[in-house]
Amino acid sequence: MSDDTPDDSKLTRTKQRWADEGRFITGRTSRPETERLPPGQHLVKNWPVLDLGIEPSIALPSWRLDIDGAVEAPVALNWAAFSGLPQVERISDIHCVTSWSRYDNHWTGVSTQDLAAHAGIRADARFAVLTSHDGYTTNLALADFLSDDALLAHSWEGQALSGEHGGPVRLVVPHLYLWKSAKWLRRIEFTTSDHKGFWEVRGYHNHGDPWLEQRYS
Ligand SMILES: Nc1nc2c(c(=O)[nH]1)N[C@H]1C(S)=C(S)[C@@H](COP(=O)(O)O)O[C@H]1N2
Ligand SMILES: [Mo]
Repeated sequence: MSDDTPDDSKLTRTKQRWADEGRFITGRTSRPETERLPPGQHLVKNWPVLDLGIEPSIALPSWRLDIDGAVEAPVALNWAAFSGLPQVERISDIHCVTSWSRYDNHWTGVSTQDLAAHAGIRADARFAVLTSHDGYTTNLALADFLSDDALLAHSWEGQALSGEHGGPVRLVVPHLYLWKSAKWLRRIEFTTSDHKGFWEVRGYHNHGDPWLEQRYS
């Protein structure tokens, strides 16, 4: 972890305590086919900002995304190369482990499947480890990273994604709690073994399925 990651900030300590206490756990499970709001969640209309408290500002000319690890050849995308990849639109609900959910978010960006195809991930790749400009990290099983509705989003509701929500580019993996959706994405490493990220080492669930209430480990 980098030195400038505020891992002893008040918010980080509070969220670590929630993991210890099992805060917000209802003990219910549900299925997205029958219920739209996962157990223990409440609906919000605004879009709260949650992060470690550092908002990196990244100008597009200096933006880079490294894709490496278990790939045929490492790729470093600049903004022109990223913008040249196929663009997709997705509409999804998002669910934060601190108990808010927000419906019908309209994203534009590059699907994780197209990105992985572009990089040529190797057959032995099993996990994706994400690193962000603020020092944040998170890990996903490859199947979750490559889900049909997952994308690297640069726009929300037709506008460039704001800095506070992770612009220029963030991951969106809507079927998992939102801490898996790294803002200010800097690097995607495909790995053969799992490496827990910032919240995963602090008591948060390694998978994070909101329908199964996988809040904490
Ligand atoms: N780079 C980075 N990504 C991050 C975080 C962070 O601190 N840094 N926080 C995560 C958490 S805990 C949540 S709930 C969501 C919040 O995204 P939002 O601020 O756009 O609502 O971002 C996730 N991605
Ligand atoms: Mo979060």
